[in-house]
Amino acid sequence: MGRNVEDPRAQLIFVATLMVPLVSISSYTGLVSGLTVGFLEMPAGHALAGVGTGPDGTVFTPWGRYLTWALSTPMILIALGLLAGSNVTKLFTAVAADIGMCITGLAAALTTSSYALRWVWYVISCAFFAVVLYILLAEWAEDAEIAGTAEIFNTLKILTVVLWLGYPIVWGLGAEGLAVIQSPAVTSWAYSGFDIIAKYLFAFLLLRWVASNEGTVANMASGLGSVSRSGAAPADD
Ligand code: RET
Repeated sequence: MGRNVEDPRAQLIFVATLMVPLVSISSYTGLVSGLTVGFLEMPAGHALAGVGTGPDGTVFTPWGRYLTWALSTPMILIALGLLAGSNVTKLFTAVAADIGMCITGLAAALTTSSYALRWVWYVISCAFFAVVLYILLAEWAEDAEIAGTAEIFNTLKILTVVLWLGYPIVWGLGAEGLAVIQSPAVTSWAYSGFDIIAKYLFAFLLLRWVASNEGTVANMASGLGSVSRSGAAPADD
């Protein structure tokens, strides 16, 4: 799909988006090879403390997921930000908050010293997530109107926001959180279901659009930072 794409911004959208399945495949290889999974003893207070299905009542934790999200989700946001015509400040803020969300989510999953601290990490992660949601829903939605990419951006924005909200819900209800869903396997498969849509359907929809609308992307003011609320591009001065 990308062979004939020549505009640098459109190419960058392709590069960022294609990194997502590559990171994802590496992530799943890490999980199935046993390199990025472990059995953790849950702290007192956790529903599965001492009664998990792992050896000695431990709980199976595929922690590699949270680690590799720190690499894949910024790529999704870079692609979306470029599509929306984001300036570099918003792009940096979204990516930095997103990495913060994933790493503090990893900390939540790995904390075994205190049940309360697992939730403290969870709340910190949600605070980072709120920043990402704000940029997606408010800032970039407005930028995309100016850039002329609002239609595809809005489709991808809804897909992203709805699916991404599923991840903290699964964490909260799953084996690592409240353990309403007690089985780590069911919890993990739920993430995999979201992953397929959030990564693969997302990538397909975005790249198909960019390949056939390269002109719109190319005509966006050059550089990262030209779309501003005042509407004044450097050439207008
Ligand atoms: C965690 C738990 C802590 C609170 C929050 C979370 C959010 C995770 C998200 C992950 C998105 C992953 C994607 C992966 C596929 O490419 C870490 C589950 C807020 C939003 C899109």
